[in-house]
Amino acid sequence: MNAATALQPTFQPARLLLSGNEALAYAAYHSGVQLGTGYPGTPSTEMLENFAKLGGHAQWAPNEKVAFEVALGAAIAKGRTVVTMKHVGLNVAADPLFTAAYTGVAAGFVVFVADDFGMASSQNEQDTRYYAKAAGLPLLDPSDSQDAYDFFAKAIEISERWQLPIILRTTTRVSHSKSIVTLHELPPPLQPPHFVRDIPTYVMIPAYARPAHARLLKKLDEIQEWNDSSISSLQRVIPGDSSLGIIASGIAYIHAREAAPHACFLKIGMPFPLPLETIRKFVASVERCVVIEEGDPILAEAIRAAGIHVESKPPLYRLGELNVQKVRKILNYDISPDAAVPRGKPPELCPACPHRTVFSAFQSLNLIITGDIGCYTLGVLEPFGEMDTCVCMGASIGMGLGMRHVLPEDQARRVLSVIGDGTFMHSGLTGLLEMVYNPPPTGHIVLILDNGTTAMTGLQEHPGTGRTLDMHATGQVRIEDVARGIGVQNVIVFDPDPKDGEENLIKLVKEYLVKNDTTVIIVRRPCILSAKKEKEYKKVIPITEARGGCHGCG
Ligand SMILES: Cc1ncc(C[n+]2csc(CCOP(=O)(O)OP(=O)(O)O)c2C)c(N)n1
Ligand code: SF4
Repeated sequence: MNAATALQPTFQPARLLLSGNEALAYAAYHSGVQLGTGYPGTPSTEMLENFAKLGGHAQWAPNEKVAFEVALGAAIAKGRTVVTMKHVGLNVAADPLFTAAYTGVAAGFVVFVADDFGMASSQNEQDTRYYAKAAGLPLLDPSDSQDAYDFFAKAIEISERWQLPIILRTTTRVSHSKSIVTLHELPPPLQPPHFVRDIPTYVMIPAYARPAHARLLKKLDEIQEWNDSSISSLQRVIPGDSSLGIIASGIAYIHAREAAPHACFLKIGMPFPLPLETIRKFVASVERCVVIEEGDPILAEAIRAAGIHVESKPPLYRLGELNVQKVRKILNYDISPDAAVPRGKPPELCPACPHRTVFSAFQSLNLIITGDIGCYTLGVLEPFGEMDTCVCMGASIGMGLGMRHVLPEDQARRVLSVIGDGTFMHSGLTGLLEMVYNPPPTGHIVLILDNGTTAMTGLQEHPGTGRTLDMHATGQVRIEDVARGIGVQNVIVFDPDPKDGEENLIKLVKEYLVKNDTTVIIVRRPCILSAKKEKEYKKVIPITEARGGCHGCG
């Protein structure tokens, strides 16, 4: 076996029942992806976890921007890579994403992004397809697990042929539903990674970026032409009754096939750059043509902008997930309101969750709380009702500082920011720098809820836990050291012991609310659900004094 063959695992033909995320993990592994990096976020998380279980080299990064940059570096060094995130994660990674479209890559680089229409576990629903157009990167949109497997291989092929990153976008149902996948031959292996100096390609000063932009536009024209040809195999025409033609992609295609089994279909696998000539021919071959897509009417608008007449869905169906029932209504011009979905039990913090002590204490403090994203966001619901803002990961600190700067003193003194340890590592650190650099006249208090895990997305590791994605010991970032090191005036580690934690926390917060200092209170007690995982880890590495509820001031 030569070095190049060793990069790709031996292909084993099989038929497996897999979720879309699992299928992507298999495809990445079988394609010889040498590095998978990412940041957890529903519905994308299991892709990287499964890639690691298969034996792939996978790492959680502190946030999506860093994950993207690590993957980009590896791809420029000729290593096949995948970076994974949820839709809002792409906002965080957008800065390198746009310029990576100019630099391009030297080996396959797949940007896997999972959209959450319906907001099962997100703060907004945004359509990643806009990013493909805005950044100028091709995007693939699988409909089921087989597509996910096949399209990943196709993504590597396209990325390597045009030396561009490529976005592979799923939605919740594609990522999480299971269907049969037939494994097959995947792209041939690459030579082992090696760096070739190419300054005009990879150093984006204006003199090199201007021609790079022109190169990108040329590549996109070529990809569009290729996507319009039969060689791409990403589009499929399914013949049927020509009185109704449906153009669909992603999960919308599956719903539409069930809603209108007799119709003719054009299934779009690559919505950007769009195969407009294929679409033109299809539309001319049917009497009525309707575009069915989840999210925003991006396909329909692009098709109409090309002067091709198609029907689109009513604005009502820009909200939430599509389903078979909704597609039937769209096809029947029925705009009556959908039947109300019975409301399930609202989510709540686990009975013995350490966050409970904190939110009980808040109830006695009459605070203005700028909150953040994690299990603790549930503190906004009954029985606590203790959170006043929640916008995006890391926003709690900046927003709290903004309020403290403008509010009259009596109100400014009531403002407190609350953030989890995972979210602090993701994007809270820069907020803390801002607090030290531009402190409000009344100072500020940041409570960091350190439960030793990223609980909300399924107990992932992060730089503060001292463990890698596959639970090996690694460097551990201690929040108290960071806060002291950057110049926060008061740094306190507090144990929310269920016995007297509430009472002690009330006293502590009151004491610091009247000062004009910058203060960080690290509330440290493990998430109860991570206890099992913690036990496993303790077998692997010794516990440092930073874990396990140490209690002190300073
Ligand atoms: C940009 C972005 N990436 C990922 C997510 C998904 N997500 C929501 S909360 C969270 C972290 C929660 O961890 P932590 O702050 O430690 O709170 P915990 O759930 O442990 O209480 C993540 C990764 C997101 N909402 N936004
Ligand atoms: S999973 Fe952990 S952090 Fe989340 S509510 Fe339950 S105990 Fe609390």
